[in-house]
Amino acid sequence: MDKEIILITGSSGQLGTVLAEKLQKKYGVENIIATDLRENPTFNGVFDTLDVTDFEAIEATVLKYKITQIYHLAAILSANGEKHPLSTWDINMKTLFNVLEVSRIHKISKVFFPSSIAVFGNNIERSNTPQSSNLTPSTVYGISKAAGENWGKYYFDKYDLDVRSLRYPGVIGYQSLPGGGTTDYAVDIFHKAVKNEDFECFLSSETMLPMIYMDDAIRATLELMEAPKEKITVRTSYNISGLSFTPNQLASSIKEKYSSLKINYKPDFRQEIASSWPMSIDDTQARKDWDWKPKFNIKTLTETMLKNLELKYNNNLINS
Ligand code: VAH
Repeated sequence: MDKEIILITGSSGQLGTVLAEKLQKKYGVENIIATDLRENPTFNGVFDTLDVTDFEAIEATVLKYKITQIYHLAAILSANGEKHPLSTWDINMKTLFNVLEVSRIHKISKVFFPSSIAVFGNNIERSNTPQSSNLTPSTVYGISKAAGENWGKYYFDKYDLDVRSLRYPGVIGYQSLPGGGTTDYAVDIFHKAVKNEDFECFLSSETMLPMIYMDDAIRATLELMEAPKEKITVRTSYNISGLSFTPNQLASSIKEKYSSLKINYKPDFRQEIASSWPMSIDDTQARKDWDWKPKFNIKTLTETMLKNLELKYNNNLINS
């Protein structure tokens, strides 16, 4: 196998933080080029600031490091995106076009584009949502992801650019914090529990959403990216599922250890977004094509989150 040199955009985000470390272990620290809009003084490894809306800047990075693969994680998420719809569209699409174009021009071997269950909107089967559902997203973020999936397929069909993609559910991990999404509550609640603080939930207690534990999300990403090209039959984006739960079910699971945790339900504008999303996802195609299988359930997810956050807070590694 030729040496891979991998560029990650948005590497300081929730997924990027963990993915960068996993990729470093796999390909060698010096072969992972982590980038983000702002400096990341705590990052261990090669890091450059990069504004992916600037084509020349990303092209210079690709040439400087002789990049062979790109994981394009930089994007504005669902809830934040609704505050500035037009600039969210501009940023999410401009960055994707720059990544696709630089990849086409400089013959990048593989591109990863994260999509989301936010591509689904009303008019879907909300339970076990099929891979091939109609996409009528309710947020600008979802619209940009649905369009992005199709652009990825277009570059594959037209230019044989090997773009691969997953529709992530809400991702839950202890290593990093999500920023501006609708599923963020499911990370925040763990921090509050461990700090013995009350939790105010911006979704109603019975809002069921698809979620995935970070380890599973990262493993799915690597398994997809490593699968032989001929196994990839979906060139828009694969449904993947982890587990599904409501805030109430998650709270009960946490309360098995933190029985005094108090939750106040105060749904805000994010409730409407969540109500337009699936409750659970049919990922048969991913299972069939590249043997996808999640490992974490609500019990193991809760135990792992609590154990690791207790360690972090006790060692003062988190200041929030
Ligand atoms: C968001 N976490 O809430 C993201 C995700 C499933 C949703 O893409 O916006």
